[in-house]
Formats: sequence, C-alpha cells, structure tokens
Amino acid sequence: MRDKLIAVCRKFRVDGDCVDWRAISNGLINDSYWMEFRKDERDKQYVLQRINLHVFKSPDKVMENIERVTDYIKSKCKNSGNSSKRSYMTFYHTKDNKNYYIDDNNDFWRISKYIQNSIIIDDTDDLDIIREIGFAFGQFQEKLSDFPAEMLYETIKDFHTTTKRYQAFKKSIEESNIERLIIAKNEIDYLLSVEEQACKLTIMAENRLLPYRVTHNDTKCNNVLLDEDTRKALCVIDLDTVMPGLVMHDFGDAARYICNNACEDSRDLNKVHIDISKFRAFTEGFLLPIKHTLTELEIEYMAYGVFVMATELATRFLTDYLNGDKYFKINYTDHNLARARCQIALAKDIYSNMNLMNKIVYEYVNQLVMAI
Ligand code: GN1
Ligand code: MG
Repeated sequence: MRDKLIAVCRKFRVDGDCVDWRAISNGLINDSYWMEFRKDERDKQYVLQRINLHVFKSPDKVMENIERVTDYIKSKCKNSGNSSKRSYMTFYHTKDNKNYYIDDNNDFWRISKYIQNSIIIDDTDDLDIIREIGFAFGQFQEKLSDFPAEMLYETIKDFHTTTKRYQAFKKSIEESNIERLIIAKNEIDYLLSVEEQACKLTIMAENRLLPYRVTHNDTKCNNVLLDEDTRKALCVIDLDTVMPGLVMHDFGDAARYICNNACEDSRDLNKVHIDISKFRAFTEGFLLPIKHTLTELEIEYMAYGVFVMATELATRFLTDYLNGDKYFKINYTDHNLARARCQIALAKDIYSNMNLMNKIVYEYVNQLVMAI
C-alpha cells in the first residue's frame, strides 16, 4: 500500500523520501491518508485521498468546484486581512496541471497540503469548541454568500432533496431481502409515518419560500480543522458537496451530530438525546456570522432543520441497509441499521424539544442570552 501511495504522490510532483504515513479513519465515503516526506532535512506533510466513484459519478466536476471555492475563500481571507495559509485548503496539481490524478485502475486521487498543528475532533463536551465549530460553519457560509452559485456543479444530484431520499427509501423497501425487511420493520414504519414532516423544508424550497444558498452540505464537526493549541477553528474541509442548498441543512446536519449526547452510531439508545447546552453553544456560534442575512422563515425553521437532517440521514442509512450496504462504509454487519436506529431515536428527541430549540434560536437571533 505504502508504495502505491508514494507513487501517486509523485504524480503531484511531491519529492523527497516518504518517512511516515497512516490511514485517516474518519469519513464514511472516501479513503484518506496522511503522508510525510523528507527533503533536504525538511519534513512536509500531505493528505492524500482516493475519491469514492460509486458516490461521486463526476469527480472531475467535484474538483472543479473545489478549485473555485478554495480560490474564492482564499481571496476572501486575504481581503479581510487574514493572510494565514492555515485558513484555506491548498490542492496540488500534476504535471499537466490537473488537481487530480487517475491511475491505471481508474482510481481517482487528489492531494492537499496538511495544515500544520491542526486537529479534528469527533466529539467533545467542551462548549467553547462546539461554539467555535458552529462559528466556522456559519462563517463558511457567510464567506460564500456572494459566490455565484451557477458556477457550481451539482456533485451529487438531489443530495438533500428529502422527497427524493424518500423515493429511494420506498424503492429499497420494495427490493429488499425479506429478512432485513422484517428486522427493520419498526424503523421503516416510523420513517414512513414522519415523511410529510421530514419533507417539509424541501417542499417549502420548491415553492420558493426558502432561498437556496451556497452551502457545505456535510457539516460534521470532523470537517473543521482546529488549532491544536488554541482550539480555535482554522479551516472548513471536505468540500465535495459544496453546492446550492438550504441554510438549515448545514445548521441541522452539524447540530444533529455535535449535539447528540451519544455518537452517530450508538447502540445504547438510552444515551441518545439532543444535549441542550451543546445546542445552545452551537447555535450561538453558527448564527453569529449570518443572522443578519436570514429571512424570517429561515429563522422559524432553523431548529426544525435538525429534525429534518436526523430523519433524512436515518432514511439514507436504512435505505443502504435494505440495499445491502453499498453506499456507506460499514464496520460490522448491521452497522447501517444501528446508525438508522440512533438517528431515529435522536429525531424523536429533537421533535419533543422543538419549542425549546426554537426559543434558543430566537434568543441568539435577537442576541438575548438567558441562562436556562
Ligand atoms: C458521509 O464521509 P463523510 O463522513 O464526510 C456522507 C454525509 C453523511 C455522513 C454521515 C457524500 O460523510 O452525507 O451525513 O457520511 N457524505 C456523502 O456520517 O454522502
Ligand atoms: Mg464528506
């Protein structure tokens, strides 16, 4: 493996000796590796990734989007007086000036600069870090608020079109093997029973009640790099799904992950609930950079977006379970079922906390901070 990875790095004109490497295990889609090379006694680190071609059908378009978005963010940072190279991603190019390389197996690779002294976290109880992660995603959206959305390809069609996710779910129910269908009966029944509520934002957007903005669309907290020492956010990463979407998608996806008292695939469902202190910290951070840009309906449905994203993802995990685990990487046989169960438990808890969560959103929009 090591030799293969080194050979790919060479295509991007990385030279020197490879002195260390390891697989980076987070992420359910692409394969990622940290690589270190030494040249003239200086060490340089990189992140090499193999793109999942089952998920991304036109990876060259993904890379075109990424080039445009990273260039834009870079110029925004510079114009605002932030010249730190740690606040944006840098991708390397091959000899023929492409920011990707396709090998003899038709595997699709890209390589970016490893940002020094950066860490990612998968979960945390530290409210300052949670606020910071909220701020990073809010600011990311704010930075791209005047980016021409028509310049972006739709890298995964209908990624957060919940109605389409439900169509795929229903098809998987029809085509599933009977054993899995029986095992997942309760989960299927629940998700079908909330279809209308889950699809509400998609329908509102289609009726032009909610605006499409340039959104990240995959706002798990491990897609924010933090400074190892200060724990301040440096840079938002994993830009594969940056495309037009709803602000509640980014808010909701991040909050359903970081404010869950348990991890995304927890099998201890008693532990799964939305932690209101975390939700408060996240909301404060996320809304600060963008609250002045939001419409009344966006504010009204912001917390609702957390329910929608938990439900949509539960539907996606269960669809994949019924389809025989073709989309998300799994670590054991019923992993996708466990993930779906966890997101369903979370969705139910979010639904019962909706009034309180709405109240918190309005507090931060109006900048009234009250202790609960
Ligand atoms: C996938 O690979 P990762 O962790 O960045 C998925 C997201 C899901 C997430 C669930 C392109 O993201 O939509 O929310 O898993 N990305 C894609 O953990 O489908
Ligand atoms: Mg991703």
